[in-house]
Amino acid sequence: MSYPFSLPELGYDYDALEPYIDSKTMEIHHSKHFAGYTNNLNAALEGHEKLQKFSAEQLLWHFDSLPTSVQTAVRNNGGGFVNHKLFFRVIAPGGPEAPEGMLADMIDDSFGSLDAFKEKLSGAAGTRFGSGWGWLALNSFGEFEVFSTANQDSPMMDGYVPVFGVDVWEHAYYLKYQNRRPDYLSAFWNVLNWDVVADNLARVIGGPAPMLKALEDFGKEIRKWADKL
Ligand code: MN3
Repeated sequence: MSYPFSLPELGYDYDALEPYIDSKTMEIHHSKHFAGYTNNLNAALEGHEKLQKFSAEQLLWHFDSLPTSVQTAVRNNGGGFVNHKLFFRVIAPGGPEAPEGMLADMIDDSFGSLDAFKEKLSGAAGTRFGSGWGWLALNSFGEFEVFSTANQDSPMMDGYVPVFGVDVWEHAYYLKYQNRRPDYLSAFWNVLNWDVVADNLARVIGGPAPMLKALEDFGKEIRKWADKL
């Protein structure tokens, strides 16, 4: 998907995640906040024809090579677009109660147990000061790492591939949970669709070589013309 970016459809009803995430929060989060990042990303890329052929993910991967005039907008709105695209896919009805197969094995190997993993991610997301995200991501060695980022900063800006993220901006939970972020984080595990998470992991693990090659080429190309600006 490239410019102009359009708001991805939710794929399920706003009330599908009740009672864990309420319908009103889902509606505002998707149709106002996510739509806002999408529109603002398009506005930021208006007139930048050379940037328009790339995906939002590619722009974030090569954030440091972007013209400085668009960096803040891509960081906030490109990050917002990509983060929410992932978020609204992984929170979805269905899926098993716990991860299975390779995903389960990697979580056990990396964190000791599923409970230890959940505690670590909830801790990272829960202690992020202000607005941000908690992440399960793959580093460049293909290992799992858990961490948080501020605002809409994407793990891709630092070379990580996010497997899933939990949004801890107040707009994600305040209507139902007010200041009780830990309660929202507990509820989050009930709406995380482990099948979608496993699918994300399989896509990354299944295609690192072509993906990394494409990214490398992109980096060379974007640096070539970015230097001339
Ligand atoms: Mn959000």
